[in-house]
Amino acid sequence: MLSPRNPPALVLALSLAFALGCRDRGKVEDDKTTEDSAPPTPLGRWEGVTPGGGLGSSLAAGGGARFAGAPWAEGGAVWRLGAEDQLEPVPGAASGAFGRGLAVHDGALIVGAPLAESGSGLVWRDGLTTPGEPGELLGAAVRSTALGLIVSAQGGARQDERVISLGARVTDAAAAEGALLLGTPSAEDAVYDVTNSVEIARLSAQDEAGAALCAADLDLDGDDELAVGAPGLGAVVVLEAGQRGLSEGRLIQGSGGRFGQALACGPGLLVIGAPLEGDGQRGAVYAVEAGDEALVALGVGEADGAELGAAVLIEAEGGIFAGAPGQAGGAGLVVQLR
Ligand SMILES: [Ca+2]
Repeated sequence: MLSPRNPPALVLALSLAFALGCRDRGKVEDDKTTEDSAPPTPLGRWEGVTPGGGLGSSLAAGGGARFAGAPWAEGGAVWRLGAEDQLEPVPGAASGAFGRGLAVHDGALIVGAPLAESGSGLVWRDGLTTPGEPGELLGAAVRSTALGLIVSAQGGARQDERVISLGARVTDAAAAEGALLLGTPSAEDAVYDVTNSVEIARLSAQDEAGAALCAADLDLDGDDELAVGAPGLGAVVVLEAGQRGLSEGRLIQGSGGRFGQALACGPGLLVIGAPLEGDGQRGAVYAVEAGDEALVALGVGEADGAELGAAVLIEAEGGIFAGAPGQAGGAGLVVQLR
C-alpha cells in the first residue's frame, strides 16, 4: 500500500498553492531541447480579463466547446473560449478557487473549487454543488475518464460517488486498458492502479512523478500507454500496460522548468507543458508524435512569468491549447497552438 501521508491542515493550502503557482524547484538541465527553432504563431489567443485571475490554469473541452478556468481572483471563474478570441462567462457559484479543476463529462461542464468552504472544496455541476470533507481540498483536479468522472482530493479521490482513500494527495487521474490510475506525487509510489491494486514505483524521491497523468494509444499499436509527468525531474515516462515501475518505461527528458507538470494525450500524440522553462519562466509546450522520438516545440510563453504550459489540452477535433496563467501580471492567457 501507499505509505499514509496526512499533512497538517495548514500545509494543505500551501501544497496546493505550490502545485499550481509553483515556483521553480525543478532542476534546470542544459541539453538538447529547443529554443533554437522558433515555434509557430498561435492560431488563437484569449486574454484574461480579471487581474490576478490566472486564466489558463485549467482547460477542458467537449461537444465542440472549450473552457478555461481563472481560479485565482474574486472567487474564481470559468470562461468559454468563443470565436475571434472572445471570452464568454460561464455562470456558476464563484468561490474558493472556482475553476481550478475543470472537465467536460457526459456532456456536462464540471468545475472544482478546492478552496471553498475553508478548504473542504466542492464540485459544481449544472448549478448543483457537492462539498468535500473538512480539509479535503476537493476538486483541485477534475478528469473525465472512460471509468467515470474522477475528482482529486488531499487524501485520495472520488470516482463518481465512490470514495477512494489512499492517505495521499492525488493530483491527476487517467484510465488505461480498463484500469483507473491516480497520480500521487508526494507519496512513496508515483501512481496507484486502483483497478488492480498495484503501485507504480518512482525513479527518485524528488521526481514528483504522478503530478500529471494521461493515457492514450500514443504509438498507434492498438494498446493504451500511460504517460507520467515527473516535473521534479523535468521528465515524462511512458509506460506500456503491465509495466510496474517508472524505470521500466521510456524516459522523455526535458530541459527542466517543470517539464511534465501538465500533460495531454491523444491518439498518436503526447503534449507536455514545462511552465517554468526559460530564464524568465515564460514556459513552453512540446509534443511527441507517434513514430518520432523527437520533442517538437509547439510554443513558448510570450512574456516573462507567463508560465505557458501550466495546463495543456488536446480536443477531440485535434486542436491543441495551452494556458499561460501568469501572462499580463497574472490575468492569464490561453492560446491555440495547433
Ligand atoms: Ca500503444
